[in-house]
Amino acid sequence: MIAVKDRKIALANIGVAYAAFLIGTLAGLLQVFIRNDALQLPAWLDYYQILTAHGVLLALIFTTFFIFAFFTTGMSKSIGTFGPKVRLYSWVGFWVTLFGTVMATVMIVSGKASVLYTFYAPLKASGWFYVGLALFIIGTWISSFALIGHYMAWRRKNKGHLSPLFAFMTITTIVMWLIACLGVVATVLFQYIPWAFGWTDTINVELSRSLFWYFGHPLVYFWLLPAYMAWYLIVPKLLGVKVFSDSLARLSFVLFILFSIPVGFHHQLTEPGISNFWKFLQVVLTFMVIVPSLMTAFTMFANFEISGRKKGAVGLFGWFRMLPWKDVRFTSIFIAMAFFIPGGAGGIINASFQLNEVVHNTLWIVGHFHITVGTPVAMTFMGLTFWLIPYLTGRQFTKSMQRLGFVQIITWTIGMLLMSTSQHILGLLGAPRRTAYAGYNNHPSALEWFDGILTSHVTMAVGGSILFLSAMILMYIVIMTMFLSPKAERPEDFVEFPLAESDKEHTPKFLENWAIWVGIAFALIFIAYAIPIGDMIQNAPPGSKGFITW
Ligand code: HAS
Repeated sequence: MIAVKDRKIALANIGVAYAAFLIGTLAGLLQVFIRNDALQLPAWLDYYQILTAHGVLLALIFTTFFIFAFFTTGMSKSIGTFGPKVRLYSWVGFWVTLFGTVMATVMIVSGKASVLYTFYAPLKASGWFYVGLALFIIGTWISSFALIGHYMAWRRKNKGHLSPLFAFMTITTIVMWLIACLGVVATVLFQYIPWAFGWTDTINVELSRSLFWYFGHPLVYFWLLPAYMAWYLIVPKLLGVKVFSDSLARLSFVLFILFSIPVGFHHQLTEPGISNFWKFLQVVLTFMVIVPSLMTAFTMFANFEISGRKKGAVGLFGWFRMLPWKDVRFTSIFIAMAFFIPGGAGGIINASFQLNEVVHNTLWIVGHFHITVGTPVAMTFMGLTFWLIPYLTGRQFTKSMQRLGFVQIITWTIGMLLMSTSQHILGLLGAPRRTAYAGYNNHPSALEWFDGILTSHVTMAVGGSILFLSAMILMYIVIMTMFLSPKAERPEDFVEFPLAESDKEHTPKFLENWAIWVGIAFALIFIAYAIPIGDMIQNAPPGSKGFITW
């Protein structure tokens, strides 16, 4: 059990994460009803306000606070109790991040920032929304440097030794996050804030979007890598095996530092201001960033087979039956992984130049990210929640909570299959994303989007409603395990932090030489971005004034 003072930091982060999750999922439910004309909003509330709240609270706030709760717990468990300074800066980082979160959320709720979570210019929010975002990022940097300080202290005490795999993966994710944030901090500080407060009249839209997507794609790996940490380190423990390969695990994470950032143009393939050469170069690099995910898939199947064989599995797929299906901590993460097969495949389709012309800005993209961040990441976090909160609170994860956990993951699976499948198909039929309506004055093409089973907004609404039900079940489990479940008294009632052993004896030490990886990462970023960004600045168009369309 980690120190009480460290547990308090983790619990504070989880508390904020699930408060954001509650509001964000409610916004999601409202959205599917509004798009089906099944709900009229009061005059003071509009669809884009709700959509902005949904995206910011779930994609940015829920994920970030949960990730720092997981990092805090795992770092305290794997490399020792936090020292006073690490603890102080972890709390400072938490409060600054929370202050920025509240500031941005107040701007959204008060109708001054209906700019969606990507806050594309020339839509212009209140300057305080951008200040809130900047504080949010700065807060995560403070928390990140606290964890880096904790890691460096361990390395000083253990010279010449590779760090435990959890710590290595945490620091890798943080290094990627720190480099990625440079883009969004640059555009928010030097473009959005002066523009929103009227200190400059116009904004260079192409530059602001390019700096956002410099950050935006690695943002998805900031979400994904903590889920991968659970796949690499916790799933083998639940299977009763060791980490399949310590070297492969570390290499796959290093590849994310190298290739997750110089790929942002694949979100801008239809934009006129970027030449095809630079788009093509970043698409090639995008296909490089797929490699560590395929390595991860290979590792997962290897773990399953090894654990199955250990239990006497025979035949090509005998291992499948032997998996610990009755353990909700495992089954939730397995389903999360399974969703990432179509989710990742969809990413490959998105990144294909020609196919992107078909899917860009359609509901297909919405379907894609609900089976990437909305399930592989979110459902892995749910699978972690089932034991992480009881572990931190010293409460039991009772049989009734375990049964409820299965109801929750099954409803999430059904809801997501319905909602995401219909979103993918509707996207292929041409249904746009980010619109408050779907009927388009009963245009014949749009009416197609309401008939059929999986080609219907109604299916999307049914799926979204089931997801909301599932989210409420999860909130009940969170509240019970946070405050109300019985305290663990007997040794068998205590919930453990399942961390698999990783054999690092043969792992090359250069894998932990950060100077190499950070150096190559910046070289790739320079190659991919220096000229196009320089061109956007040097040959800047007149710039755009702000538009407040709500
Ligand atoms: Fe994406 C748009 C390309 C991964 C999230 N993506 C988005 C947006 C979000 C998002 C939020 O190229 C919308 C942004 C917006 O609002 O405009 N994405 C990719 C690619 C990958 C990818 C190439 N995306 C993610 C992940 C996300 C995420 C991860 C969140 C966590 N994405 C794009 C592109 C766009 C895009 C374009 C812009 C589209 C547009 O035009 O706007 C890759 O990383 C995917 C690699 C992964 C795989 C799958 C490996 C499979 C694994 C699991 C194996 C299963 C096992 C379990 C072992 C190739 C690791 C056993 C299972 C059994 C059933 C036995």
